[in-house]
Amino acid sequence: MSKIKSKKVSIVMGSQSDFKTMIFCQKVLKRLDIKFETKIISAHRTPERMYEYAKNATNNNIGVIIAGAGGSAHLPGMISALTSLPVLGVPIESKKLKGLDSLLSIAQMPKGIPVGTLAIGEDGAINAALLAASILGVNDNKIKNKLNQLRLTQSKAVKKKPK
Ligand code: RP5
Repeated sequence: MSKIKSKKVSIVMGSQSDFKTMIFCQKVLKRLDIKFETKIISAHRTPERMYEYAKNATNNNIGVIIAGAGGSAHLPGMISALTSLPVLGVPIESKKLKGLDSLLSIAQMPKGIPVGTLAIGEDGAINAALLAASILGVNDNKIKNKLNQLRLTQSKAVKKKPK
């Protein structure tokens, strides 16, 4: 009997400059022992790369896509338009508007093509990875257990009284 291959998370970002934020996705996924890949794909600078990537995402055994982008951040929405896989958007903290531009661009998708939008910057990158784990955990008990363990460790780390 063939073993069902577990799905991976695909982390994509519009620029090398986004990696200092998106690296936090990798850190969480490593901790949870979840397979991932990481790529630079720009909706406006490499539109053909984006198209190829999104059209082949399902066949490439991807279960969830995390897309980070800054400024007029159309990458998550464009990818979501090309695949029905879940797409989570991480608004990168831009220099000029501190990520408010990225947040609104990603969150304000018109109806019909959804992007699950996380917080700006590092918090968003971490939560995107945790949410990707929750999604994959629906059909994967190993991931679900790891995620529950991480939450337990997090709860235990909260002291009852301040020092
Ligand atoms: C976006 O433009 C990227 O996602 C990045 O956040 C922003 C700036 O890119 P660089 O000028 O640093 O390459 O496409």
